[in-house]
Amino acid sequence: MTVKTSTRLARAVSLPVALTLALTAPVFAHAADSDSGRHDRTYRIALEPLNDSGARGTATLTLDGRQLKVTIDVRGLAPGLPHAQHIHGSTDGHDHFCPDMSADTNKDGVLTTAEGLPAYGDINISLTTKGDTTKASGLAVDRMPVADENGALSYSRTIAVSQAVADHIEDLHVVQHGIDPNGNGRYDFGKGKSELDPKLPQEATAPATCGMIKGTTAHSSGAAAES
Ligand SMILES: [Cu+2]
Repeated sequence: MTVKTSTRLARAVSLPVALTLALTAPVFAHAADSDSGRHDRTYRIALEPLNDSGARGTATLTLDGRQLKVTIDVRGLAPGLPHAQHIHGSTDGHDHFCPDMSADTNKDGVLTTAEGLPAYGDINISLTTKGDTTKASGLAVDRMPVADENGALSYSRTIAVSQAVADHIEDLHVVQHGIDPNGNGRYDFGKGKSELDPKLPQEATAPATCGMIKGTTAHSSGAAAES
Protein backbone atom coordinates (compact mmCIF):
# COMPACT_ATOMS: atom_id res chain seq x y z
CA MET A 1 0.00 0.00 0.00
CA THR A 2 2.79 2.38 0.93
CA VAL A 3 4.74 1.47 -2.17
CA LYS A 4 1.68 1.83 -4.34
CA THR A 5 0.80 5.20 -2.83
CA SER A 6 4.27 6.62 -3.31
CA THR A 7 4.38 5.35 -6.88
CA ARG A 8 1.10 7.01 -7.62
CA LEU A 9 2.28 10.13 -5.89
CA ALA A 10 5.43 10.18 -7.97
CA ARG A 11 3.40 9.78 -11.12
CA ALA A 12 1.14 12.61 -10.05
CA VAL A 13 4.00 15.04 -9.83
CA SER A 14 4.59 16.56 -13.23
CA LEU A 15 8.03 16.26 -14.75
CA PRO A 16 9.19 19.90 -14.37
CA VAL A 17 8.08 19.86 -10.76
CA ALA A 18 9.82 16.55 -10.17
CA LEU A 19 13.05 17.91 -11.65
CA THR A 20 12.87 21.01 -9.49
CA LEU A 21 12.17 18.99 -6.40
CA ALA A 22 14.98 16.56 -7.15
CA LEU A 23 17.41 19.38 -6.34
CA THR A 24 15.93 19.56 -2.86
CA ALA A 25 15.33 15.91 -2.14
CA PRO A 26 14.81 16.14 1.64
CA VAL A 27 12.17 18.80 1.16
CA PHE A 28 10.43 16.62 -1.38
CA ALA A 29 10.31 13.67 1.01
CA HIS A 30 8.90 15.84 3.75
CA ALA A 31 6.34 17.40 1.45
CA ALA A 32 5.25 14.00 0.21
CA ASP A 33 4.60 12.80 3.75
CA SER A 34 2.78 15.80 5.10
CA ASP A 35 0.92 16.47 1.89
CA SER A 36 -0.09 12.95 0.95
CA GLY A 37 -3.66 13.33 2.15
CA ARG A 38 -4.29 16.05 -0.36
CA HIS A 39 -3.13 13.82 -3.18
CA ASP A 40 -5.61 11.07 -2.44
CA ARG A 41 -9.02 12.50 -1.80
CA THR A 42 -12.10 10.32 -1.86
CA TYR A 43 -15.66 11.55 -2.22
CA ARG A 44 -18.72 9.36 -1.85
CA ILE A 45 -21.72 10.66 -3.72
CA ALA A 46 -25.32 9.55 -3.28
CA LEU A 47 -26.95 9.25 -6.68
CA GLU A 48 -30.63 10.16 -6.36
CA PRO A 49 -33.39 9.46 -8.87
CA LEU A 50 -34.58 12.02 -11.38
CA ASN A 51 -37.66 11.67 -13.59
CA ASP A 52 -39.11 9.07 -11.19
CA SER A 53 -36.55 6.64 -12.55
CA GLY A 54 -36.45 4.80 -9.25
CA ALA A 55 -32.71 4.44 -9.76
CA ARG A 56 -30.31 5.19 -6.96
CA GLY A 57 -26.86 4.25 -5.84
CA THR A 58 -23.43 5.62 -5.14
CA ALA A 59 -20.55 7.10 -7.03
CA THR A 60 -17.09 7.23 -5.51
CA LEU A 61 -14.53 9.66 -6.84
CA THR A 62 -10.94 9.20 -5.75
CA LEU A 63 -8.54 11.87 -6.83
CA ASP A 64 -4.84 11.04 -6.73
CA GLY A 65 -3.02 13.95 -8.28
CA ARG A 66 -4.64 14.19 -11.69
CA GLN A 67 -5.76 10.57 -11.75
CA LEU A 68 -9.46 10.35 -11.04
CA LYS A 69 -10.89 6.94 -10.23
CA VAL A 70 -14.63 6.82 -10.74
CA THR A 71 -16.65 3.93 -9.32
CA ILE A 72 -20.41 3.80 -9.76
CA ASP A 73 -22.89 1.27 -8.42
CA VAL A 74 -26.53 1.92 -9.16
CA ARG A 75 -29.71 -0.13 -9.03
CA GLY A 76 -33.08 0.51 -10.59
CA LEU A 77 -32.01 1.80 -13.98
CA ALA A 78 -33.85 0.84 -17.15
CA PRO A 79 -32.61 -2.75 -17.65
CA GLY A 80 -30.61 -3.90 -20.62
CA LEU A 81 -30.06 -0.38 -21.92
CA PRO A 82 -26.97 1.82 -22.17
CA HIS A 83 -26.86 4.76 -19.81
CA ALA A 84 -24.87 7.80 -20.84
CA GLN A 85 -23.14 9.16 -17.77
CA HIS A 86 -21.11 12.26 -17.21
CA ILE A 87 -19.44 14.47 -14.70
CA HIS A 88 -21.20 17.79 -15.17
CA GLY A 89 -20.35 21.29 -14.04
CA SER A 90 -17.70 23.89 -14.62
CA THR A 91 -14.30 24.56 -13.14
CA ASP A 92 -14.64 28.36 -13.13
CA GLY A 93 -16.29 28.60 -9.73
CA HIS A 94 -19.83 28.61 -11.08
CA ASP A 95 -22.24 26.97 -8.66
CA HIS A 96 -24.01 24.11 -10.42
CA PHE A 97 -26.25 21.58 -8.71
CA CYS A 98 -28.61 18.68 -9.34
CA PRO A 99 -31.97 19.94 -10.63
CA ASP A 100 -35.34 18.79 -9.34
CA MET A 101 -38.60 18.50 -11.25
CA SER A 102 -39.21 22.24 -10.90
CA ALA A 103 -36.74 22.53 -13.77
CA ASP A 104 -39.30 20.83 -16.04
CA THR A 105 -40.14 24.20 -17.50
CA ASN A 106 -42.65 23.00 -20.09
CA LYS A 107 -44.37 20.86 -17.44
CA ASP A 108 -44.62 17.79 -19.65
CA GLY A 109 -43.57 15.54 -16.80
CA VAL A 110 -40.08 14.88 -18.16
CA LEU A 111 -37.09 16.81 -16.95
CA THR A 112 -35.00 16.80 -20.09
CA THR A 113 -31.27 17.22 -20.24
CA ALA A 114 -31.74 20.62 -21.90
CA GLU A 115 -34.06 21.74 -19.11
CA GLY A 116 -31.66 20.48 -16.46
CA LEU A 117 -28.60 21.99 -18.08
CA PRO A 118 -28.76 25.42 -16.40
CA ALA A 119 -28.70 23.63 -13.04
CA TYR A 120 -26.20 20.87 -13.59
CA GLY A 121 -24.04 22.60 -16.13
CA ASP A 122 -22.35 21.29 -19.20
CA ILE A 123 -20.66 17.93 -19.63
CA ASN A 124 -17.16 18.11 -18.25
CA ILE A 125 -16.17 14.44 -18.47
CA SER A 126 -17.93 11.64 -20.32
CA LEU A 127 -17.82 8.49 -18.20
CA THR A 128 -17.34 6.10 -21.09
CA THR A 129 -16.18 2.51 -20.71
CA LYS A 130 -13.22 3.02 -23.09
CA GLY A 131 -11.60 5.60 -25.31
CA ASP A 132 -12.25 9.32 -25.25
CA THR A 133 -13.75 10.87 -22.12
CA THR A 134 -14.26 14.44 -23.31
CA LYS A 135 -17.56 16.19 -23.84
CA ALA A 136 -17.35 15.04 -27.48
CA SER A 137 -18.17 11.50 -26.28
CA GLY A 138 -21.19 12.65 -24.30
CA LEU A 139 -23.60 10.71 -26.46
CA ALA A 140 -21.29 7.86 -27.45
CA VAL A 141 -23.93 5.37 -26.39
CA ASP A 142 -21.94 2.44 -27.75
CA ARG A 143 -19.21 3.20 -25.17
CA MET A 144 -21.52 3.81 -22.24
CA PRO A 145 -22.18 1.14 -19.59
CA VAL A 146 -25.27 -1.03 -19.95
CA ALA A 147 -27.55 -1.87 -17.05
CA ASP A 148 -28.02 -5.60 -16.53
CA GLU A 149 -31.37 -7.37 -16.78
CA ASN A 150 -32.18 -6.27 -13.22
CA GLY A 151 -31.31 -2.64 -13.83
CA ALA A 152 -28.02 -2.78 -11.95
CA LEU A 153 -25.02 -0.96 -13.33
CA SER A 154 -21.44 -1.12 -12.10
CA TYR A 155 -18.72 1.04 -13.52
CA SER A 156 -15.11 1.66 -12.68
CA ARG A 157 -12.53 3.60 -14.62
CA THR A 158 -9.49 5.73 -13.85
CA ILE A 159 -9.27 8.85 -15.98
CA ALA A 160 -6.49 11.40 -16.33
CA VAL A 161 -8.12 14.77 -15.70
CA SER A 162 -6.99 18.36 -16.13
CA GLN A 163 -5.54 20.32 -13.24
CA ALA A 164 -8.65 22.50 -13.37
CA VAL A 165 -10.86 19.46 -12.76
CA ALA A 166 -8.58 18.26 -9.96
CA ASP A 167 -8.73 21.70 -8.35
CA HIS A 168 -12.51 22.04 -8.71
CA ILE A 169 -13.62 18.44 -8.25
CA GLU A 170 -15.88 19.48 -5.39
CA ASP A 171 -17.84 21.76 -7.76
CA LEU A 172 -18.70 18.89 -10.09
CA HIS A 173 -21.36 16.22 -9.97
CA VAL A 174 -22.38 12.96 -11.56
CA VAL A 175 -25.38 12.52 -13.86
CA GLN A 176 -26.64 9.33 -15.48
CA HIS A 177 -29.10 9.41 -18.34
CA GLY A 178 -31.66 7.09 -19.88
CA ILE A 179 -35.20 6.42 -18.69
CA ASP A 180 -37.90 4.03 -19.84
CA PRO A 181 -41.12 5.49 -18.44
CA ASN A 182 -43.39 3.22 -20.46
CA GLY A 183 -41.34 0.20 -19.41
CA ASN A 184 -41.17 -1.36 -22.85
CA GLY A 185 -37.51 -2.24 -22.49
CA ARG A 186 -36.18 0.19 -25.06
CA TYR A 187 -35.68 3.86 -25.68
CA ASP A 188 -38.54 4.94 -27.91
CA PHE A 189 -39.89 8.29 -29.09
CA GLY A 190 -42.90 8.26 -26.75
CA LYS A 191 -41.47 11.32 -25.02
CA GLY A 192 -40.31 12.88 -28.26
CA LYS A 193 -36.85 13.54 -29.62
CA SER A 194 -33.81 14.53 -27.64
CA GLU A 195 -32.90 18.19 -27.92
CA LEU A 196 -29.28 17.07 -27.88
CA ASP A 197 -29.57 14.88 -30.95
CA PRO A 198 -32.91 14.56 -32.78
CA LYS A 199 -31.93 11.07 -33.90
CA LEU A 200 -32.01 9.98 -30.28
CA PRO A 201 -35.20 9.57 -28.28
CA GLN A 202 -35.74 11.89 -25.35
CA GLU A 203 -35.85 8.76 -23.20
CA ALA A 204 -32.21 7.99 -24.04
CA THR A 205 -30.87 11.33 -22.86
CA ALA A 206 -33.23 12.42 -20.06
CA PRO A 207 -31.46 12.23 -16.70
CA ALA A 208 -32.09 9.19 -14.48
CA THR A 209 -29.86 9.97 -11.50
CA CYS A 210 -27.81 12.88 -10.22
CA GLY A 211 -25.51 13.25 -7.25
CA MET A 212 -23.41 16.04 -5.82
CA ILE A 213 -20.35 16.09 -3.64
CA LYS A 214 -21.57 17.28 -0.26
CA GLY A 215 -19.68 19.75 1.88
CA THR A 216 -18.33 21.64 -1.08
CA THR A 217 -15.85 24.11 0.37
CA ALA A 218 -14.20 22.09 3.13
CA HIS A 219 -11.85 19.20 2.63
CA SER A 220 -13.70 17.42 5.41
CA SER A 221 -15.52 15.20 2.95
CA GLY A 222 -12.23 14.12 1.46
CA ALA A 223 -9.03 12.84 2.94
CA ALA A 224 -9.97 13.47 6.55
CA ALA A 225 -12.91 11.10 6.33
CA GLU A 226 -10.84 8.50 4.52
CA SER A 227 -8.56 6.24 6.46
CU1 LIG B 1 -24.89 14.10 -18.49
